[in-house]
Amino acid sequence: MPQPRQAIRRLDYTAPAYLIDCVDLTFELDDTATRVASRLVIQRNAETKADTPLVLHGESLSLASIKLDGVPLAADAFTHADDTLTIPAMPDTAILEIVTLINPQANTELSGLYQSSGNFITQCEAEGFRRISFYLDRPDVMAKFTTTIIADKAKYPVLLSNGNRVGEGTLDKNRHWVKWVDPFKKPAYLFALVAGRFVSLAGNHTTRSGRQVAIEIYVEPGNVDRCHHALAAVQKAMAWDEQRFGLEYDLDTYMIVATSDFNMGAMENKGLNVFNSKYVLAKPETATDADFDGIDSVVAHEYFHNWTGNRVTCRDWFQLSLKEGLTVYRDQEFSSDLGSRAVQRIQNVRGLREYQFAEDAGPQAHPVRPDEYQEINNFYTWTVYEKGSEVVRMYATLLGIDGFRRGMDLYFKRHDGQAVTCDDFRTAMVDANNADLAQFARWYSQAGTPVLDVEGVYDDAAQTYTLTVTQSCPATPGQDVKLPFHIPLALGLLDRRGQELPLQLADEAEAIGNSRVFELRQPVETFRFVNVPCHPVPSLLRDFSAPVKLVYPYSDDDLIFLMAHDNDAFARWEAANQYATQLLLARYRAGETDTPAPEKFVAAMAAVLANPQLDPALAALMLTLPSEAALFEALSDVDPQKLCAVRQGLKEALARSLRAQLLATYQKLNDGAPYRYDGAAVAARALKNVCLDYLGELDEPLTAELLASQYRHADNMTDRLAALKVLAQRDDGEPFVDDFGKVWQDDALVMDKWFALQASCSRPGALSTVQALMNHHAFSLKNPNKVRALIGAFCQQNLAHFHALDGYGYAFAADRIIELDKLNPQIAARLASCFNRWTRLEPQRRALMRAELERISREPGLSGDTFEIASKALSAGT
Ligand code: B3K
Ligand code: ZN
Repeated sequence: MPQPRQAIRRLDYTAPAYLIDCVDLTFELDDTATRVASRLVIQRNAETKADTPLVLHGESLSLASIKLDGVPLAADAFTHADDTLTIPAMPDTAILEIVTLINPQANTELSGLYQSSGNFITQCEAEGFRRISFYLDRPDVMAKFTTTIIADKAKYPVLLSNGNRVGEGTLDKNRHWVKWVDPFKKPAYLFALVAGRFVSLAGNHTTRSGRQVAIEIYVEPGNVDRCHHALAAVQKAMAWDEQRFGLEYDLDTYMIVATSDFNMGAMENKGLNVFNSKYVLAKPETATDADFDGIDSVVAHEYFHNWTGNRVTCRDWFQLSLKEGLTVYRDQEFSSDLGSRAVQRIQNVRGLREYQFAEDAGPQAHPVRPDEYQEINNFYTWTVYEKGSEVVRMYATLLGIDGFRRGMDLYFKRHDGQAVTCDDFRTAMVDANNADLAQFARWYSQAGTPVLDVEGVYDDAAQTYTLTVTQSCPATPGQDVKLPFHIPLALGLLDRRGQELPLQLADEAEAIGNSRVFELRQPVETFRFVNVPCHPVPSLLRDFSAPVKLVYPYSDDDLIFLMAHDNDAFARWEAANQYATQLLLARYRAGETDTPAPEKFVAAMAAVLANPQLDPALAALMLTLPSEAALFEALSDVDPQKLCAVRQGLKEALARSLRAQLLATYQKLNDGAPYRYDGAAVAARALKNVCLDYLGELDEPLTAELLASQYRHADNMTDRLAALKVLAQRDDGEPFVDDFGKVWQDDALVMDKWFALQASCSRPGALSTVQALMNHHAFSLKNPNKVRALIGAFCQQNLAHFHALDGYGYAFAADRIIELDKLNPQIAARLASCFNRWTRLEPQRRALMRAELERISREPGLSGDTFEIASKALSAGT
């Protein structure tokens, strides 16, 4: 029976006993026996008492030699056990020289130094550096790194590390060397080394202060034509950060390397970012509009980390959101400034609700700044990233955009070059603005999604409108009682013609604006508006001003009204979304799968299609029904198959009722114009393909023709894949799916789309298809992108088949988790989260899921990563 790992607790933090000033590394690269020589200049931390032992981290390393101040250490002068190397008699200052041997080829965890397509790649965040060399592998130990790489010249012509290239030369046996010096102090998690056969696309950027920065994107030969979008994204991100936050890049070269074997999206190593190829490689024939968008935001995100993460880093891993929440906020703002702010916000809120709210309501719920963890890699979560970014956004909402900037400026002024905490960030915001954010700190310490219950009462005689807002927050694991949050609530009041009413509180001399942010601090807050000439419709939580669930008893008519009239674009989408959610939940409860769509709803959707003023991208979002995952969260004792049938039933009913309008819109937008990637063209394609998706529900020759024609004649992947996704769900779709698989069989990223599309297909036989595809030559269990595309899509997106009542979907997931755990525990643990919501299911499936979770957690030799997720999931049932 696996045992839980010892939990690490935030409050146990102590400063490092020793500090490392400089690290000099020499790598002699070899597939199975890479030699790493490290020379550490160490000094005792002044806060530590003399004669404290030095304890270095080290995992899966074989120690070849160790010298202290030039003298080999006797065997009894150190101990090497349990992933540590301890020197009991450590001088106050010393030079420690250690040689280790590592086996990159055997590294299937993809953490530390590993091989991908014959190249060498590193990944050190969070604790991968200890798999390269013995070190004080914690973010508050910051050192200057020098790295020399020695390797075979023919096999590894390109040798990269952090900072500036200061020397190179040739050696015997066809080898060569390159030396890199990084002038900035950094924690080991930002170390990177890349070696291999790469070609590069180069560009440049002139900073606002006139410095030249060379930008280099390294990819495998044959892929340079897919790097242009990523290069442009770097240039846009550099310019944006200068303009918005006054932050410039600080090295002469900024390098990105793309690799196809990567545990996550990308990594912000100083000066040498390593990216999953999914977030670098794109051209219109192979990548969708969503892929291009994804590249913009991930490139920007990693680039922005250079300041928020690298120049100012985290004191310990509990502070992860300090860099991640802030950097997500920055990349979201970048995307909003470059594209449509409303569309960006809607997409972010949709993700937050589907995944973060679910996480916050389930067994893995944790605060934005967690209090304990067993495995830090399990805490790169929706809560730390996306809720963390909402917390940062709330500072900007409360302090205003200028106040936020003042806070950021002070944060960098105070903490550049330091490893700090979330409290330091909040204090900078407070001090720069003279603000009171003491209560706001609870956003970091309390888990769970707050609920705002809002009641509105209109007094005709007094012409007043009173809003009463009651906040609460459900208990989460380990936190039974919650204290009230400090919440910004943006709102407006609309009259019956859709005009915004001036907002004047009872104690104000005059009205101040039409849309305002009010601050909630007490469990119950009342706002009495005066001079309100008619019973208004409140437009609440505009722009999603806080990550909360808002409950207000809107009638269907109120929602239809807001959909049409609210001049906050987010609120219009929200009204449509809420209307559809209420309708779907009612149909689920009544078991309605094939009744016609209510006339009012059809009319409201028709109005969206007919509105020429509406941004087509917004229309596309308003027409899209809430996802099954979002609906799931609003229910208990869920029967997922019934849920899928109800959603599918409403979609078909809408398609029948709106056939003429959908067809007209489709035909208008399907104008045969050549592909262009710009805001207007992307928006038009989004709406066109939503129409096609609905039309695909109709079993008639015309739709079959439209689909076949779009699939065959599209000059871009967005349109081709959109048609294929619809075809894959139809009786006539198989030849198209086969065709796509053959045409793109040698393109790894496109094949990921093909795997995912079949894995998430709701037609009968999805599980057997997935099982058969595991033997496809393009599939590999060792490649995280493939695992996510095929197995992840099945377990996380195919509700109907994953939750099949025979339990085969669950058993399949558990088998794969156990199998993957032996190869790559991080990926296995992530997949295991598909069992998180088991207590929300109806009893029969609940029992089946529980049995599989128990089977996983009993597996001998299970990793701490997977054990932590599985055991927490199980504890939800006790
Ligand atoms: N900082 C990395 C994530 C590292 C994950 C380690 N398990 C990517 C990012 O957030 O930018
Ligand atoms: Zn990040």
